[in-house]
Amino acid sequence: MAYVEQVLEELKKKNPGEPEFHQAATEILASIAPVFEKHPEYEKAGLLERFLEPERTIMFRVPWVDDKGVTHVNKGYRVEYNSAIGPYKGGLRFHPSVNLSILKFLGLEQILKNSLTGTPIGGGKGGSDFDPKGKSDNEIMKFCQSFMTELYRHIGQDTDVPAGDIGVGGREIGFLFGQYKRIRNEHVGVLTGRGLTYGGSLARKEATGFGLVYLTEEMLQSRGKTLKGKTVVVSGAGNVAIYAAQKATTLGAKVVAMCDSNGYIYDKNGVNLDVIKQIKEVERARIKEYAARVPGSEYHEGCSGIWTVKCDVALPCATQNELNLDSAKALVKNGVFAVGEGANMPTTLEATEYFLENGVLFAPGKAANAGGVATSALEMAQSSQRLFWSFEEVDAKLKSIMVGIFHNIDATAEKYGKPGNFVVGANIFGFEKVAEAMMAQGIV
Ligand code: NDP
Ligand code: 2IT
Repeated sequence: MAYVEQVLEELKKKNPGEPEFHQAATEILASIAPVFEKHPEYEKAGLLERFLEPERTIMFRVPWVDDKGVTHVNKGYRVEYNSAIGPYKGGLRFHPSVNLSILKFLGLEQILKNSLTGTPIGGGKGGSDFDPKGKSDNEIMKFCQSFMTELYRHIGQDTDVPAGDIGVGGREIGFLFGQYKRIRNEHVGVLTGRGLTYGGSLARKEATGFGLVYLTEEMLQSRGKTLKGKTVVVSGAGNVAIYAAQKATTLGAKVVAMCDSNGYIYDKNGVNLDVIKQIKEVERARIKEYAARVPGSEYHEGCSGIWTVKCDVALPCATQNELNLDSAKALVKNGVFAVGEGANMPTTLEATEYFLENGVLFAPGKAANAGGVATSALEMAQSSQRLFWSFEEVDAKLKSIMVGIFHNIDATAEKYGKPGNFVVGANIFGFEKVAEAMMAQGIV
């Protein structure tokens, strides 16, 4: 059996019951075999086995007391996956579904994503099975303080720099940072996505969504198309979805549908983002509210129905495996010609295959949503310099990074005989740099 296939078999055996981790590894390994044909020395150095095994996995207890005085215990994690090209970097996710399989898939993707940004950051991911929904600000603070009371000893501005992900936004980063600073007595760039009054970067909040649209627009333009005048569906209604919808609208597209985990809204006139922001960012309420507030819009229960809405471009920005084969078939039947993944691994392997077979331009998450972490790296740079750049400066750097990523993955796909297959392009381009750095640093 070929080296890559053999390692994948072993990974599945050694990590049973971790379907998301297997899925991410399968997708990546299916692409990178040509790198090992070019570099037979990698096999002898056990490069792939080392790449797939996290350098360190930290698991801990997170006890906290709710407003009624009841004690709860959650699981806390940090997977410090790969530090070959820089300190571990990646978000924290607070969601009841969080487990090691999900964090390992996210961490593995993060290594390649961070490499694609061209900035010096390694890969990591962490979080908790804590559910922020329905909790008071005080309960969120208590939980974040308890989480950081263990996490602080494992992270540092040159060691491991977490940020947000699902369920972790500006509010949570603030509480986490406050506790880190209190324990360590250091005001440093140990977390990114910080508030603008205490070391955060302008445009970090918008970065993942804006970056997704910059890359998608570049992909379209490379094939003689543009977002202008197109109909777009954006799933999710969180940080990534809101700013993707905003930038797509600015570029002249019409976003007609968005969702949360309960259902989706359809607004044929184009989604009013001020209303979405009020509901989601200010009130932390359900998207259903939108239909009650905006005449002419509709609400439908269940989120997968969003993929039956006719559109030219689909931007899945909610969560993993939210877009399956049936949804891909519905989209293609309705004439979709491009998909840009704002979320991590939102498209199942079968659905991705279907898009590629049907000539849909497909930008994989590790490239398309890299703008968030790239801007986190820009935040780290500003923290180190103790300087702040203007919104325009950060946004221009973000755009240039996203445009650069697109051309790198496009050229790599072409070079390896898979023109237009940006999944292959992203996996190989991201992996080559990490592989070279790991080889240079010996067997560690
Ligand atoms: P948020 O918590 O801000 O928003 C998540 C959105 O997705 C919410 O609308 C949420 O709905 C929905 N969602 C979450 N879980 C599910 C589910 N199981 N089924 C249906 N809908 C769900 O998170 P982000 O916007 O930050 O993250 C979205 C995606 O983007 C994730 O895959 C994340 O890993 C990825 N990402 C995030 C980056 C960032 O900088 N924040 C950077 C790169 C990628 P509800 O409120 O009902 O739960
Ligand atoms: O998936 C991701 O890239 C993120 N959640 C952002 C990570 C970061 O460190 O900014």
